[in-house]
Amino acid sequence: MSGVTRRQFIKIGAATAGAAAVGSGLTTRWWGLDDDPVANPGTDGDRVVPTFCELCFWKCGVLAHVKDGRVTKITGNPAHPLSRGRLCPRGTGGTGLLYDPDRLKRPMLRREKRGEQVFEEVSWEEALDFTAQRLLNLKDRYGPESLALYSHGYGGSWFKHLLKAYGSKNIAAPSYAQCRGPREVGFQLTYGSTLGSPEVLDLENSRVITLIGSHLGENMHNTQVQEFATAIDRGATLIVVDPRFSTAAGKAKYWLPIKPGTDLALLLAWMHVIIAEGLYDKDYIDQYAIGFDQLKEHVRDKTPEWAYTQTTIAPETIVETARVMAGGRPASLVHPGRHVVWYGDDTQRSRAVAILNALLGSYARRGGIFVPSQMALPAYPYTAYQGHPKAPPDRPKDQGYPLADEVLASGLCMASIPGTASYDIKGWLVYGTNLLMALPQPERTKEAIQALDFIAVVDVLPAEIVGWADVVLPEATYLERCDDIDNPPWKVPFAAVRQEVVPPMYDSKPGWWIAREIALRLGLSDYFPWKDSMEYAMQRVHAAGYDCDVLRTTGVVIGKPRPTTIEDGLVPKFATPSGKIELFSQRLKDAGFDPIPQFTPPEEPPTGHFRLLFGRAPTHTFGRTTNNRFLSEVFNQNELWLNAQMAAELGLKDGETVVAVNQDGVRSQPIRLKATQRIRTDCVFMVHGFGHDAKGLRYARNRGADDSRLVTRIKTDPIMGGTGMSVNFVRVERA
Ligand SMILES: Nc1nc2c(c(=O)[nH]1)N[C@H]1C(S)=C(S)[C@@H](COP(=O)(O)OP(=O)(O)OC[C@H]3O[C@@H](n4cnc5c(=O)[nH]c(N)nc54)[C@H](O)[C@@H]3O)O[C@H]1N2
Ligand SMILES: Nc1nc2c(c(=O)[nH]1)N[C@H]1C(S)=C(S)[C@@H](COP(=O)(O)OP(=O)(O)OC[C@H]3O[C@@H](n4cnc5c(=O)[nH]c(N)nc54)[C@H](O)[C@@H]3O)O[C@H]1N2
Ligand code: SF4
Ligand SMILES: [Mo]
Repeated sequence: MSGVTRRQFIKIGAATAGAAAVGSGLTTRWWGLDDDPVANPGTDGDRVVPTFCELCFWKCGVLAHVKDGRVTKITGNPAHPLSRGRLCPRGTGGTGLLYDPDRLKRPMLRREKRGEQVFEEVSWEEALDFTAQRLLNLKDRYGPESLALYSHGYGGSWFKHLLKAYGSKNIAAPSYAQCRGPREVGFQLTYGSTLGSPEVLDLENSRVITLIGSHLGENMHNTQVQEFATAIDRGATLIVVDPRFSTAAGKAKYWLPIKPGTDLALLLAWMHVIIAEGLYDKDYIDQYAIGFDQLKEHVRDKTPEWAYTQTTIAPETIVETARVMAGGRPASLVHPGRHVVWYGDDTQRSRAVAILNALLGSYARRGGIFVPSQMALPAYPYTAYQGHPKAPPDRPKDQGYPLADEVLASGLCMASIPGTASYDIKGWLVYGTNLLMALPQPERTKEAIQALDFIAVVDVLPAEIVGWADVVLPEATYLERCDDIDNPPWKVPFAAVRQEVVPPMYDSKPGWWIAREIALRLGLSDYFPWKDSMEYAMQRVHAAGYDCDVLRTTGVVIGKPRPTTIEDGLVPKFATPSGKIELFSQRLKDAGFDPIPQFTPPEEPPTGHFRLLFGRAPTHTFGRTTNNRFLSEVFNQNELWLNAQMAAELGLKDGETVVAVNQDGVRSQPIRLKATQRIRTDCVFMVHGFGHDAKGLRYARNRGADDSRLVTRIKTDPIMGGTGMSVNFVRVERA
């Protein structure tokens, strides 16, 4: 680490120390955002380049400060609607990725068996020729649909385009079936629209916020955390439902330590109280919703006393929180969560959250869920995709997931094991996703990889998945490249640019270049007519009538605001079959599912076992930052949270090293025990993203334990194929 970066790190450390204290609730700056919003983006460097972050998938606008050719610090762009001059601790630590000594430096070809991590560095010419030749072979032998792309992160757009040009629709990300897919389907069924990313939640204006298994505070999505903090500063009441005393629970008026897997019972009981006591928004329901009478009938017997037997939450608490929630309406938001794939009933649980929000009248309302607007940017003109690509082999109907609206990453993985799907996937292109940690059942993922004809990985670090590649294509980091314009639906329409802050280090290359070079070798040059990604991006902005120079100097252009709530004059429309909010879903009924969510009790842990839960740490994004020396100085290994009383019964002490052994006998890596009162007695918790075993991750390797290897059992959501992962049980032993 150079002197400059060391000094900068100390600054970053000051910001992240707040975040570390978050966990212990020792600071009022518990949300851990960096010090002050930057009003005047001055710099002690030579220049400041606006771009957007890629330390997670929220894409905050950042200002990268450069001195003597090195990025010295990263601050929030005050003009950018998602950062508003602030960053989360991870965003400020982006230089820890740029200057990570373990970065992939040159293209490599595999020289030993897959997974043995023995590679030889080769030229780009050789790596690209090899890749193109393999892709041509695949197409010849099995057809273009035999190639799958797994892609997560903003640079993936170039590869998605490549895949479609090649003739395959098999494009998936674990951020759907292993993350927010059930929520999107649940909201789509209810309101005719999804919540997207960034989620369209007007948290800052909420009077009552209910978090049911979304842990804002550890979950550090910048804008949400800022708005959440604002709402609390303004006196919003917070209700937190979590088996674990989370950061947010420490700020809450009500903490409901629910029995894991029983949230749907609580949600139905809240509806029961709100309807029985006439506390719902009657005018709103009359005007916008259908199915109220069926819902009323459905929840008639879902009393707080009934829910108590399932959830262990006292009936009085259920009644009181229902009243508080209704007292704040319509600015009363039941947060829909994001990582919702828990128990396999996740679409229905998300539907219940959607329905409860409807009773509170919070959709299309200030302080609730807003209806976003998006800046229209014309596509860059290129040749239309040819042919009629085959539907994905995991296509919902093949496996009975009629309501999935995206391809399932887990489905493509499964279809790579010969003979399991309507046709076999034979080649993988992996962009920015570490499938061995992101997909459940990593042993099955390895089996799938071993059966492939070809696998190429585009990454910035030698993550686990890289170790399984035939060819490794090292990408330049987000600070060294330009990508497509980001124009997500949000409170105001905007477009943000990602531009090269410093030139790519080593022999890494930007994704747009890699995708285009492959395309040229495949004879697909008509699809890639642009000179480079900046020309591509500016063409789109120019065609939309915005000033490219302003965009490049400020990082963002903002369009004309449009009403986003009924209070602003919006007339809500619902793209459901009935044109209304569907409390009762005929679509679900026709597909053979419960038209109104029903609760099924979860399985009990076997004796001596605890349910395994997992989540986030404020300073890390999954495993993608655990090798980042800057961020890891504050948090460099995960711990296994176990109730202190349980630990005492097992004769285990806080801080000692333990191993978690799951119901199938799979053992975790050694992990430090956190014996704490802050978790129920029937579950354990760990932060996801630790326990790397990739040789090249010299810092993160062998630190903490990996939850994904304990996820040997799953419960698949029958509606959309989401992977319920919180269905594993572990016992805890001294290491
Ligand atoms: N067991 C378990 N499984 C889970 C979860 C869990 O909590 N527990 N969480 C789930 C959730 S919510 C999600 S969203 C998914 C996320 O899972 P992934 O999509 O795998 O996300 P990351 O872990 O961020 O993986 C990012 C990969 O991208 C690489 N990378 C980082 N930046 C760049 C870049 O600029 N270019 C390229 N080419 N590569 C880059 C990193 O080195 C890393 O290998 O996992 C899901 N799976
Ligand atoms: N710092 C940081 N922030 C992130 C990420 C990151 O990696 N790092 N990842 C981002 C991504 S892609 C996602 S999807 C989100 C994920 O963040 P969230 O959507 O907030 O979801 P989880 O990480 O699953 O949160 C799990 C929380 O739910 C609790 N929980 C577990 N089981 C149950 C249950 O049965 N009922 C209830 N009520 N609670 C339960 C856990 O104790 C934990 O507090 O975070 C995003 N933000
Ligand atoms: S939330 Fe944090 S890590 Fe994610 S994009 Fe924003 S600053 Fe970067
Ligand atoms: Mo996620």
